[in-house]
Amino acid sequence: MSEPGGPGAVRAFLGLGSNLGDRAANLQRAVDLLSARPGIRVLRSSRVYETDPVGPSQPDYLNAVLDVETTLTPRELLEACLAVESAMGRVRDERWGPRVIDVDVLTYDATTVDEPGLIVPHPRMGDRAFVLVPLADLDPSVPKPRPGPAGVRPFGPSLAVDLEPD
Ligand code: GSY
Repeated sequence: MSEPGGPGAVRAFLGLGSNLGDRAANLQRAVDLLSARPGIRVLRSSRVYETDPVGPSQPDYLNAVLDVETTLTPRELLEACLAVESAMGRVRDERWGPRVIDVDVLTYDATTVDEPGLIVPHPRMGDRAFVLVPLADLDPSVPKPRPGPAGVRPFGPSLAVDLEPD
């Protein structure tokens, strides 16, 4: 497999969310596990935001967006995200229910994908302030939402990114 940074590497944005347990530690662990996977290099993190839950009544989320470089295909990148969720104990039972971690493929370069189980860009990202606000930290082409959009509050600085993981 070619290495991130080399030819064939593309940029992708991943969305992270957690609303169970130590939410900030969960987001950071997801960054560390993604960084440790072959074919993924986490370059930057947005700041962390606390967000009102979209969907059924449940605890507030922490959300962030990551800018990654990858040599994986979109499907392989999705599988890597699902593997990180599983490693962190996520059980996919209730579709809109609370979760230790959620890792979504938001974009994959300028590529569009529409396959069973994988739609890129993420079909709901344009409606979700909990995605757009952190994404605007990283992508200047995303209009900066007006200050303090409903339900999205600054929580903490960017997640730590180790550009030289072991
Ligand atoms: O779609 C990801 C999981 N999720 C979230 C989330 O990450 N943040 C907020 N604020 N609400 C959510 N509802 C669901 S489901």
